[in-house]
Amino acid sequence: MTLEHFPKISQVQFCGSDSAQLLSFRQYNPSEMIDGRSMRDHLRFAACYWHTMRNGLSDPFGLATAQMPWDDGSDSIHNAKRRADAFFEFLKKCQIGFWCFHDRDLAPEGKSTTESEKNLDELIAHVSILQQQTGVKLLWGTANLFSHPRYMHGAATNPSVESFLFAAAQVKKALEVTHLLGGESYVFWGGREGYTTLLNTDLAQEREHLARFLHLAADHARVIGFTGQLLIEPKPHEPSTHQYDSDAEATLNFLREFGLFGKFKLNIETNHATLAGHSMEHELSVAMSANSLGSIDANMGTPGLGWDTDRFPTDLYLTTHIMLAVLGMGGFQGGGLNFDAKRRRESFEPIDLFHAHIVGMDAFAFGLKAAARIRADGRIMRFVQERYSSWSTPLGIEITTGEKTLAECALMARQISVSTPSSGRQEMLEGILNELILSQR
Ligand code: XUL
Ligand code: CO
Repeated sequence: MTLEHFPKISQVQFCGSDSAQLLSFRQYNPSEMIDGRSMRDHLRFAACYWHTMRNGLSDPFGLATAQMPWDDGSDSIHNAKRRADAFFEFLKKCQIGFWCFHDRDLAPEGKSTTESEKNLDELIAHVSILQQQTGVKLLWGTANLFSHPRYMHGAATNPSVESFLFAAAQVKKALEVTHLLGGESYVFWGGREGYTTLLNTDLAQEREHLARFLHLAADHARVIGFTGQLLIEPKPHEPSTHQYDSDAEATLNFLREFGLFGKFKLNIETNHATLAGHSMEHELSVAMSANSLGSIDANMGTPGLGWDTDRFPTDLYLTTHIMLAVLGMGGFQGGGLNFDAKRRRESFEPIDLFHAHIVGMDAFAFGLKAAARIRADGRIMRFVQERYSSWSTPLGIEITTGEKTLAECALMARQISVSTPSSGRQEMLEGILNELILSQR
């Protein structure tokens, strides 16, 4: 890594909230300790290769606009390596400790599986050196099973067994290189594992094939000694009309139905949650209730625009809720906050990559501090505990442990003369939340 691709930019530093320096962190102070752990270790920021390096910012109506002076637009290995150099320089300068990639955005697709694997090997050797030089680690790897025309009808769920084979080869290799790079997790996003129309689809068969594929992948991960967490990333649709792992509940049901529960956890993405008609808090709570929250794709959608717009996360309520969930589960174990986010098409200069990641990192640093304040204050958690306190009485425990029959419950109901509901106090709780988000104590 010799040539500088961002020559006018030096490493972004924490300068505090009063600083006039725009390329600085106002909230994110990597070594600051919060609840016994540094902000760096709580947040575990990752940047993704596909948006940061490979997204030219085109949209369905217009051409790419992003300026990428390090990229000659060719499919050569040389160009792929220079692009990786630029990425790791960016990560270092932005103080981002992790990265994520798809096999095909790192190395060009070859004319055959063998050639594609050879290309990938060359790039893996290159990024392995870049990882050593910069200290940046791999959060997770994945395989792109959706861009190539051979996957137009799906990968593991393709009506043709041939596509299943291609996908198997790709995932086998992607798991192996993720392991080689010391990846902490491996992600499956089922972009085209769903249907466009039910008129041509055998949904039952497709779900079974997907489950078989995931079993094979989990078995192979074990065989090669990969001990990282396998993750599934739910999304309801886009590009499919319906994706089989459409949200956290559907995915957990799928895992349980096919004997995969416990082998996979979930990678929850904000914009996917909102596309599914849920809040991010909902998806995180569902995943956590099954001890299955593995990692987070940190972005947000555009209200009123029904696309996966993958904006950088700037909403401080959103980041506070996410960090409340992360602190609530005792922190990430092999997961992190991956910015699966892209700049707007109009923010096309290289410096915009820095502005975009900085605002996301500061928003999460703010959310972390706010979440820690909310937990230290304790009023909201105590209210919730108190609300369910009747379930900790001997009677409540007898019911939950199955020692009371429905008839016995009915008999006891006859002895209750007045029911005594208590207020849910939603507005009071929202007031406390606002107070604690705003206070800098
Ligand atoms: C697509 C998406 C993917 C996954 C990785 O919406 O989020 O980029 O994160 O395949
Ligand atoms: Co994602």
